Amino acid sequence: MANESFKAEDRVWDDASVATLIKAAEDGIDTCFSRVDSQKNRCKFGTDGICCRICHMGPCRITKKAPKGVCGADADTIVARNFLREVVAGLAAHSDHARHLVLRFKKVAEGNGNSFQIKDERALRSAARLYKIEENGRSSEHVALDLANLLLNEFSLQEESLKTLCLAPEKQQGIWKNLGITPYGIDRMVVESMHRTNMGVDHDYRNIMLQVFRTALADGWGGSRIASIVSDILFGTPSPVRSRSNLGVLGAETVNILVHGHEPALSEILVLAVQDPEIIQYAKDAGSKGVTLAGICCTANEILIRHGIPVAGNFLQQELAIITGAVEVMITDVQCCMPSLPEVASAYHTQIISTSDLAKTIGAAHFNFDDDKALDSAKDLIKIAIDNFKNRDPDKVAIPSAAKPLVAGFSVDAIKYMLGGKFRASFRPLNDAIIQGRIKGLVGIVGCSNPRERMDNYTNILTSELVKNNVLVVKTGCAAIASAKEGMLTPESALAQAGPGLREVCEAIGMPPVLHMGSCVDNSRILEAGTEVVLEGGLGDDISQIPAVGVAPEWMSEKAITIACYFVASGIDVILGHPFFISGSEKVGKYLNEDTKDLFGASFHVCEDPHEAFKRIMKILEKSRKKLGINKKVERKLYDMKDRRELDV
Ligand code: BF8
Ligand code: SF4
Repeated sequence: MANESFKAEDRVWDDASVATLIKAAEDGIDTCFSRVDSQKNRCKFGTDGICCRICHMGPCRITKKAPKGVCGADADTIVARNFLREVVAGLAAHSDHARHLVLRFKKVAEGNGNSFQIKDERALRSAARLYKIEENGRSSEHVALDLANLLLNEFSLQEESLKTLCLAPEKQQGIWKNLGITPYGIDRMVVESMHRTNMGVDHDYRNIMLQVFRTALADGWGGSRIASIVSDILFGTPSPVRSRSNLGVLGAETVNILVHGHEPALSEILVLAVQDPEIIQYAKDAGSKGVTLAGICCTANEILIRHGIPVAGNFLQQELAIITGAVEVMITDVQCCMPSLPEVASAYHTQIISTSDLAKTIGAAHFNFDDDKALDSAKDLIKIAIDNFKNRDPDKVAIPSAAKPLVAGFSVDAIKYMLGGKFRASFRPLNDAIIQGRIKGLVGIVGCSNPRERMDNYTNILTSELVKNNVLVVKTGCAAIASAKEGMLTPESALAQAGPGLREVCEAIGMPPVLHMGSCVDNSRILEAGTEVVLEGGLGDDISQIPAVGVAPEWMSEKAITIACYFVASGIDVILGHPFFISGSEKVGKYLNEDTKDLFGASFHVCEDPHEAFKRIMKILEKSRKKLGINKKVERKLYDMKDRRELDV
């Protein structure tokens, strides 16, 4: 329960969340913001990463007096092993998500997709070409089946490198090969990393750390990339779409359904089902004005970027959404769904319904989604929400008014079209703008929100500083939702804040200076964009030479650790808003913050203050620009993006 000194505005950035957090205290509801206070004293062995419970001779904790565990493992071994296990968990989460998509894709290719089908033939054909699958004169089903089998094989390859790695710049692939960290099949990487961190196996922290990056690469250039590719084929490649964000998207007079989690398949069907006339009538008969479908976290991002379905909030707003008292049903799938949800919901009329057999929570109802009758099943689920509308207690309802407009859906294809037009889609204008210095560089801001920090604070301050200073920002996950709520995803308001060079380029193209690229698996799209920049030419021959930085400002998930590691292994420096649990080993710290620079051309930097992070980023970008010889003063030239002509003024 909130204590006396609890101030909502110190915990969250936006007014809608402040108001709802105050309501939580009034309603006597515990949230992550109050629970974090009771978890205030963090175990130093935990944060240092020097508690080992890998075998039952332990747990062992490293201290000055006891510098070794029972088996003789020192701090370096223990820290590195614990860290690798976190990275494995991140890989597993993203890749199991990908596996479910590929299995569904295979069913579709075999003609057993039921309500699912190949929605984007172009995406299928271009993926087939990337993987060198013969497609000329072949039906899309045949091509799809070959592709599905190839992608399924990516999980089980034993002694062959992941095929998806070939989507990286050649030089990058060479770096990984020379270091011996080219990953084999995804499942093998998970098993091998768990084996190597078992008691009495891999003890040399340097060897373990190399496996850290190998494991992470199997995510960024494996599982996550596969998830994005297959989602685009099955559900459509995102292109810019308008929508709204924050708790104010909930309807006062409509039945509110929130989807929450990460896997988009069920939500895609829900998007169809809520538009069904039978459902609309059913909702009206129940005394409502219709159904509002909105989302939380990355399931929200998935249906936002493809259908413009509004986003009710990011990770830390999942409980707040229920506390508005206006949510009939929250449908959860996998990842980032707090186990507290049923307890919070029990104070209101909200029903929490889990839909994945992988993810059940005590107190939540479970719905067995019938794949064979997906649309009917989705309608049944929506009817549960509509039936629950009558139980909404008007005295408990307070929906904040904030619902900021936004534009999202910047897949790499969409960016290419925006830059070059339909007939010569290309990254050339972007590369040129970077070379000329109108755009100083690219920064990917990704990851979560974390109740140990004020929600969205770091993300919003940093984003605004970067945009003001002519840096093009790309976003995914909860960081993207933070910008949406701040109005930074609308071309109009964001452009007003942009520096002159960036504004000039964005105005010429009609693009906002902050691009929402999707969910967390879509961080692979940032790698894809980096590859496009390299292939376009003029900014080096591997990703590490591009003036680009990744930032995980408010991260909390193991998935974020894996993402950060594959960014660094792909040559992108990463700024962390707070450190990993590794401070118990100086050597592991040095490995991550310094040695990686020699290995990959990029390393980690911890900056707990967003202004500090901004300065560090600009320094990194300047350094890259200098190396490329493009750090000269910008000549005042107007750049006509449509004609790709430079006009001297
Ligand atoms: O996968 S950013 S809190 S929702 S882990 Fe989770 Fe973090 Fe949000 Fe999407 Ni990503
Ligand atoms: Fe202790 Fe070694 Fe067992 Fe870890 S593996 S718990 S350090 S004995």
